[in-house]
Amino acid sequence: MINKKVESVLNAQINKEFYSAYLYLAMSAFFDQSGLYGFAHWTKVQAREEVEHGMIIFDYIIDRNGTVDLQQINVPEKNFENPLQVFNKIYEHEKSVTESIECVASMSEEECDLATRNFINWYIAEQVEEESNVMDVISKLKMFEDNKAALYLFDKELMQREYKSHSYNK
Ligand code: OFO
Repeated sequence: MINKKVESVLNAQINKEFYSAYLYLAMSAFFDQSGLYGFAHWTKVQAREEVEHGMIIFDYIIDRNGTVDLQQINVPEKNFENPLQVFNKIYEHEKSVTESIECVASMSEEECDLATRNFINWYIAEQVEEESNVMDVISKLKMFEDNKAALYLFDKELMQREYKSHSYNK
């Protein structure tokens, strides 16, 4: 049986992961309407990964004989202007998700729930990778500035991103 405080932060984390998916989908729609199909693809793949992040926690709570408590998902922001502005927003968002994951880790340590402490390690590593990937895109976008040809080529590069599944046990 899972510790109730840990269960509660894990349920909150499910909501944050699904909100992340919503946010990336809103961004994907913006890029699609802007004719940046590679950016649209990249953010859509990320949305799928976020759904999976939520599902892995969902499965984990059930495996620990806990109670899944799904809450309302907030409406995502829609005020997008250009790729750099969007990726700066992504970076800020992912930093907040990293903090949230770290809080799950701290709570599981405080409550001596070592199974969850071990489980959440994968998310800690994933956040390092996500922040790094986003920073990489931001650095390139800053380098291009207003060079439309470079943006066009980078958009094609982002189209190559492949969805990788990390399913927990289902
Ligand atoms: Fe789930 O990693 Fe981004 O938010």
